[in-house]
Amino acid sequence: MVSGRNLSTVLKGKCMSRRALITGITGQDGSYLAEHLLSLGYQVWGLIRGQANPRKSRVSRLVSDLSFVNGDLLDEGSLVTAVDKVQPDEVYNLAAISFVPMSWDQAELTTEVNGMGVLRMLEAIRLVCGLDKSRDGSSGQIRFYQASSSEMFGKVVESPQHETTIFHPRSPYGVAKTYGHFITRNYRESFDMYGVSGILFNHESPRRGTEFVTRKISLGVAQIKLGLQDKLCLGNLDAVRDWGFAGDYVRAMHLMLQQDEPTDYVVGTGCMHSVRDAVQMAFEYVGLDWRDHVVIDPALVRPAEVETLCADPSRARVELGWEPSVGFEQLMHMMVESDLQHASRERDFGDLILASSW
Ligand code: NDP
Ligand code: GDR
Repeated sequence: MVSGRNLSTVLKGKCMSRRALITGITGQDGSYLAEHLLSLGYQVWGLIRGQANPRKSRVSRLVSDLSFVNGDLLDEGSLVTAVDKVQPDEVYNLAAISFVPMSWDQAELTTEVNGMGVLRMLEAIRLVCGLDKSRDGSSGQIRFYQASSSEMFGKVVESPQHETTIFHPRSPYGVAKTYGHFITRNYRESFDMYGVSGILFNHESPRRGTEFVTRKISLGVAQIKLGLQDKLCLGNLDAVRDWGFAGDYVRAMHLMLQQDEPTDYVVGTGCMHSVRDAVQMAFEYVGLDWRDHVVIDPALVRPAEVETLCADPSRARVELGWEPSVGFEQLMHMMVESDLQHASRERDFGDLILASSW
């Protein structure tokens, strides 16, 4: 087995002057993946949608040396143009409507972006490669990563979940992701494309959107500690997830595209915690009792809940040599610490962070 340090030196040598195109560049994972690929010597392009996307300047500040290309997963022509312009070696399709509750409110849009959007990106690659070339698996082909999700397991039939566990998605989001997963596999089998899906379990960071539960908790705790609010409204405290650190998970995405044979991988820590655990850890970190501040709001309970998820990441460990480096308690503390700094700035300079109303 190559050690972590040697592996990164070997990868850096192999990756110099390679080109990557990332959709979803303005999201949590997009910024971490871009940083990682740039550190390995890649030239990195991010796909940006909208005529004046306010999140473009944020990711530019976080990650220098990024290039941008316009495009939208709803618009096939824009994807063909983007792939043709960038001529990437690797495409990472991270773009999605990623907040599960929104998928009940906008099921059709979610299906268009998270399901059909994957098909559009695969077709764009096939067209730019030349339709025949994508069939013969030649060395010049573009490698494709699809951001699949543990939400596909949904109402789990076994625990922990691995690559061949049967899917039972519980939301329009999960159903659309399942389509994206299978169409990626189908293009691999039909056209010999190098396409893989990473079935990633929840991963978080200080860059996580404030609508997701860990960040909602870390921001709420920081604001309560600084006297900016008193209550934190949450939904189902009994839900159990396998949470890891986003910075670790983007390493796995890249490793998946470096294998000789394309296949799908489950990525997670194998450890389970409840939302209640997350709340307790975050409040304890700042010396407060969560029971004095947390309020249950039934409106935040989902129409069909995914009660429990836990990864079996054995294949990723053995074949990719991938290991997570940050435990859940450390992750929650990192996020609270970061939000204490944000919230202090908010208090002192009116630098407002928008807390989520979800
Ligand atoms: P985010 O919600 O932070 O980012 C989503 C990204 O998708 C944004 O950059 C957004 O761009 C972009 N996007 C949305 N709609 C479109 C569109 N029509 N065309 C182009 N871009 C679009 O998600 P994460 O970074 O957390 O997740 C990355 C991917 O991984 C997602 O596909 C998610 O479903 C999946 N995933 C995430 C997990 C997690 O725990 N984080 C776990 C498993 C899977 P804009 O600025 O334009 O809105
Ligand atoms: P999830 O993440 O739906 O698993 O999807 P989220 O953080 O939104 O919810 C996790 C669990 O916490 C429960 N919960 C609450 N959730 C939110 N957002 N707000 C609350 O107030 C609240 N109270 C309890 C939820 O019911 C749920 O059980 C994330 C996204 O990143 C997806 O894109 C990704 O595919 C999956 O992780 C893996």
